[in-house]
Amino acid sequence: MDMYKKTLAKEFKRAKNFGRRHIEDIFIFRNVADNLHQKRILEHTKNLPPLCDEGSALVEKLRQDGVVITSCKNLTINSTPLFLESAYKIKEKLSREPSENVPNEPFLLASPSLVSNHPETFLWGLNEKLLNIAENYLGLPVAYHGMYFHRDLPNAKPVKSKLWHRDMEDYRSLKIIVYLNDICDESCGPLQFIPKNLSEKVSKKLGRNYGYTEDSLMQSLIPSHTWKSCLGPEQTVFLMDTVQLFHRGKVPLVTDRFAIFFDYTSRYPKRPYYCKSSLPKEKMISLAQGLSDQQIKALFWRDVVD
Ligand SMILES: O=C(O)CCC(=O)C(=O)O
Ligand SMILES: [Fe+2]
Repeated sequence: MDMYKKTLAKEFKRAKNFGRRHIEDIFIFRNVADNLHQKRILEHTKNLPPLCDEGSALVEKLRQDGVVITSCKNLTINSTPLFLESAYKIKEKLSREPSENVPNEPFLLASPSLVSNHPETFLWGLNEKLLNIAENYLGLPVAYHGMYFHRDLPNAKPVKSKLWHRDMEDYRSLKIIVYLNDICDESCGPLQFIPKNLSEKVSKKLGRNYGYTEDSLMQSLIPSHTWKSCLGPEQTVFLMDTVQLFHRGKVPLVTDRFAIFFDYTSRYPKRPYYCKSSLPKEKMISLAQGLSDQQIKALFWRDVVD
């Protein structure tokens, strides 16, 4: 019965969001929202936090291509050693969980309790260097939606984010993806994307930006040799605008893929009802002690009035 209620509630929410999205997409509403967004960006230009040379280079490349590769080492963030130590502990625990716990799902996620027991992981996404990069890329004050720790299962059925899609939450987004195992070829289940100019073309051909697209349909729109894989050894980091680029996680063929996703949008997202936090509010409050004003605002962005 509980299961039935849950499914019903989920379907109801899906239908409600579908309706909201269509109302918003009515030309006049969209036009007003787009103009307001441009105005906010313009007004915020003078308030953008300064970046170091490395940060500027990352933001420039992101603006150009929507994706950039770096590594935990190259990012030179003080809290990285603590973050990695905790991340490998989560990896260890998650790798021991029976995958039968999630039948028909392509991945397991670290639970909010597991993450909160290792707060250095969630909090790494809130360090000032990353927030400043996100804010400069988005052009607006940044909202942090938290961290999703994936264990992607080999040979799983390709559903949800294993299918081609563009994220929907905002005009732009930033995801920071950290690999915790070597992803050397396609069999390891890399994050894949379609280059920025081609993603636009695909959206036009499809006639939509939303929803999931099967491989066969994508192949017919854009040949698979143009699809790109994010490859690299463990601790490789990708920054990607998952709103601008079609992307998907390729299902790994042999071994599990361990990857951490840190999610950011602006504090005025285009579709706030699609934004959710990876941790419940009470857990965020318990982790928030000692955070700076900038970090608190990014974390509790829904409560900020500016
Ligand atoms: O599993 C993946 O690599 C893709 C995840 C994804 O689509 C996302 O985080 O937006
Ligand atoms: Fe996505």
